[in-house]
Amino acid sequence: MGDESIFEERCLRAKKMMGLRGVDALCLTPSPDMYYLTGFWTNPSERMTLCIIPRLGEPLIVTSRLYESQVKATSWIENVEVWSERLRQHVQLKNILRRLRLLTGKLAVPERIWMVHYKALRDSAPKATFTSTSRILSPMRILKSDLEVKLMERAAKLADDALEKVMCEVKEGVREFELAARVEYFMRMEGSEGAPFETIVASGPNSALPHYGCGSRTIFGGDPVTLDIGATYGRYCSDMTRTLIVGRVEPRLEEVYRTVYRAHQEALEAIKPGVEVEAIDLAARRVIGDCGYGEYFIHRSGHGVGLDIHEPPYIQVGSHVRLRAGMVFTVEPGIYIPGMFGVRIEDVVVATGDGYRLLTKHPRDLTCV
Ligand SMILES: [Mn+2]
Repeated sequence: MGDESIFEERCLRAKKMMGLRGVDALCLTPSPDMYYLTGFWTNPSERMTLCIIPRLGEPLIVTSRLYESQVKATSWIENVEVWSERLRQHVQLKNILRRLRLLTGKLAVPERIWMVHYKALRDSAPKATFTSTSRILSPMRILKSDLEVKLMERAAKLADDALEKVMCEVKEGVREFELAARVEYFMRMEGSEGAPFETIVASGPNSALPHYGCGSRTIFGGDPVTLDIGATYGRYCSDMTRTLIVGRVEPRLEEVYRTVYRAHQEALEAIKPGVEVEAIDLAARRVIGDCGYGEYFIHRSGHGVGLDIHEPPYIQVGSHVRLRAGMVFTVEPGIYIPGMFGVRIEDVVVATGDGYRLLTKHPRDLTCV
């Protein structure tokens, strides 16, 4: 994102929230949470990188020599330490926590922290209490700034354009993994930082498995082919699904497609400021249920997207989060008939002051290729 002040400003807001929640420090290992507050991105590894953001006092990043320059170049945090070669890591960690007066504090760690890192923290501060960062950072991360929405729009366009390019390659005789490779190639060539999840190319009966992945099946005439693809740009994810039909469409498949299409449309129309997000799920579920396919709609209608591919708000029954402008999430109803076929249509939308705006824009009509 370039401008370091964005991360620093978020940190100040997080500190206010920590005060309200009685949290003494955030202890972040590599994760979207760490990036969100520091600007430094890396994947978790056995070499511990730890960012401590005390409610009072200066933040600190401890890492291995390997990352030192990168941390200094990308993060606004000036206090960067390198694990000593002489001291055992847990001794050093304990010293740091003692110095920051956090040995008996309430420490918040990311929900998806590696067990070895969590254990290292717990063992160094046996009297500290631990909680999740989510109560502090979720309310912040759930509302995207204009800049974040712009990045997500770029990520969405990478997926849109890749799907457009790959359509002419979806045909009889091609294998699923070949299409997955092509889609990923197209996205990377235009600047995607990588796929945020395993690209799905599910043909024929495989399309009845919502999270199938892709395999070596060869595509036949009449097959539905579900492509669920995503790019990342500026660390933000996109997520889009289309089910294409190869050749002629069977009547039952066509009926299911039209049902999913209508469910998707109804769900979109339910997106209004102030509604509970479960209303979106219920709108999609009503259409599919009324057509007799309720038992084949086996997942929620969507999920928030941002630095994580799945994050709040979760678009499901029982979710009483109220929609606000700046929330970004997927709308993705589907029908899956085991052993036969499945259809899913998925777009990413941003909630606005009077409804929604689509970030993914690829046409949704029944498409025979
Ligand atoms: Mn999705």
